[in-house]
Amino acid sequence: NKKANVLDAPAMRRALTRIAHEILERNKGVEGLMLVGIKTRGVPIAKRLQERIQDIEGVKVPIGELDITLYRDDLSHVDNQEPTLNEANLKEQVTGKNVILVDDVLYTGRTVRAAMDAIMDQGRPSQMQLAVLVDRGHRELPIRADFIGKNIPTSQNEIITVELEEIDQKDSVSIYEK
Ligand code: 3GP
Ligand code: 5GP
Ligand code: MG
Repeated sequence: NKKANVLDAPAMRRALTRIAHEILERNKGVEGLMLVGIKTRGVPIAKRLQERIQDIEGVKVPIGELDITLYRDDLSHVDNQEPTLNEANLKEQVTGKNVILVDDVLYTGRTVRAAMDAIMDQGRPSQMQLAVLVDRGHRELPIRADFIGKNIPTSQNEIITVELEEIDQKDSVSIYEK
């Protein structure tokens, strides 16, 4: 059951535009940048950042996607499951690139850890950074995001629902009680 809407479509658009500017500011432009979205919803978010960066700088930075999934039957079994790489589909070389991982929600950090492993298996990036739409806390690993759309402190029995136009026909982020 729903507790609160956190981001509507305009708020999400502003957050992603801000992150695009932050990425460019931190890295002094687009040189060497590559965006890698973590499936499912990290992928359209990475595409939107690519578009925003193109609007701002006139350059289309390369993009890739990673499929990292949990061995599990449903979300109630999420605890104690390790995220694993399904398949890497990185068309561009990661070696020498500043790889910016993009995901919808950052929680324990285990998905990002698996994503970093997967990238490192493909080559040697010069740097990696992390952009997330939502940081909901409860990290179990020493991982933090460089770029955050919205910090949403949650309890363990709350979940964040992220809906994106490309997949869910609407843009919104809300908090639910499990
Ligand atoms: P996503 O792949 O688009 O990110 O894990 C399958 C989906 O379930 C994910 O969609 C994610 O948004 C959603 N989800 C909601 N709560 C959780 C959670 O606690 N853990 C995981 N792994 N996914 C969750
Ligand atoms: P972590 O590996 O950091 O525990 O979880 C990150 C991954 O799990 C992200 O890809 C994210 O989609 C999903 N996830 C974890 N918690 C939530 C949540 O509350 N809501 C949604 N939508 N996804 C979550
Ligand atoms: Mg996700």
